[in-house]
Amino acid sequence: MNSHHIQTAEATGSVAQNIAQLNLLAPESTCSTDLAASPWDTPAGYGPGASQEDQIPSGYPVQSSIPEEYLKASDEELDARIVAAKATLGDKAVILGHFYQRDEVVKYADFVGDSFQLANAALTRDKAEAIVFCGVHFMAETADILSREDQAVILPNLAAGCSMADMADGPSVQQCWEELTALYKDEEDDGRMPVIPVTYMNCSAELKAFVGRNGGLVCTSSNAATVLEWAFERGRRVLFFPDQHLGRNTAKAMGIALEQMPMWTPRKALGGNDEAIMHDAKVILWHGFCSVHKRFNPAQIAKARQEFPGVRVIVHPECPMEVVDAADEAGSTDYIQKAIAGATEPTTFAIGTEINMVNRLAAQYPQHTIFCLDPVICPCSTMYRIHPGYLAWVLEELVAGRVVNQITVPKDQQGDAKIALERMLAAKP
Ligand code: CIZ
Repeated sequence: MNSHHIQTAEATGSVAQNIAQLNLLAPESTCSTDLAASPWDTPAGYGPGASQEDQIPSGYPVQSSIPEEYLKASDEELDARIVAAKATLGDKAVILGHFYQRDEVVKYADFVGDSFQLANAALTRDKAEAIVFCGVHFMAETADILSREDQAVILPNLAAGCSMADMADGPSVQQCWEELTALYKDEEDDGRMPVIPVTYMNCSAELKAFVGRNGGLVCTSSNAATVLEWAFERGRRVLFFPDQHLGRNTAKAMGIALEQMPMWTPRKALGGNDEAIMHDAKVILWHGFCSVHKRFNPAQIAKARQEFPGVRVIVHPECPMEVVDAADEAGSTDYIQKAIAGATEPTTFAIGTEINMVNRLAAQYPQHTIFCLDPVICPCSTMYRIHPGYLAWVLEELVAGRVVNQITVPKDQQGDAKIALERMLAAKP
């Protein structure tokens, strides 16, 4: 199988090795005791997310235990088995590795990138009958929506969820929508919708379908401003979910006042706001966040500036507003990767995003000094659940002619979700 990468990951090494190599901001500890435990000790249920405080939603997929041989196999044995299975499958399978995935898994990926790039990259492999997505649940769903009907999308460990995506569930969003529809029904008709729903890519297929059905669209962290502009041409307001920070940072950069961005707290009447505030609202922000990006704070930036004068600070827009304000730049994983790749002079970069990606970039670009703003090692712990043992299992099952852990978006959600994704593509400048 030809190896083609959106971003190559030739220079890899474990997080611990790279941290030790860097020895810049000494890591204090890990953010989750899950990370020190054997991968097999993770509770079988989906989630929790990147923080131990995250709740495991009920009714989510459950990973059944896998044969003991995978649990007992050494790293070398798993490596040999994955390489052999991949070679046997050839063009019939494509392996996708998210930027935030651990190196021990990314090294087998045919493509490395963000969730939307990966779903599209898989489409370039016509002969692929199986798309093995080493990411999290919503990413596999997106790949299923965009792929052909005869292709199976596989998530190697069903416990790999996204706690931010889970913060907006179908019934709570529907309830919010009904309250907003009732509240705005008497407003004067100016030809625009009273409110347009916009969802971040990090959400369930059910919610992508919801926005598609209700005149809205999806955004990524790369195109959120373009998507909001599209929405404001057609609506007086936006309901933005699930990530409050991406919504706030984007709207603020567009000049929208913070007072016109009320927070919607699910299961509270009018999301915890009064009617006057909701009538004046421009962007209604859902009370969701990423547990990894929420850890960054302005003090870390001040410390980096003090220790490394001239440091270039780039953070992800899922970080809180104070962090984005204190940084030099904010942008998606793709933006961060391109900013570093494009730097012509040796530069010190302090990055505010997930640690696997930061350490991979540090290893790939040794001419620069690159470190994570957070001294505590905090990977996306749900993504981390895709241990090589699970990858070996799903690949060997494919070799044996069996598809396990297939992610299938229900037919009644496929069409509307695709409309929401197509609107996003059409909104692109
Ligand atoms: O869309 C993605 O893959 C995520 C989670 C973030 C980003 O900035 O690419």
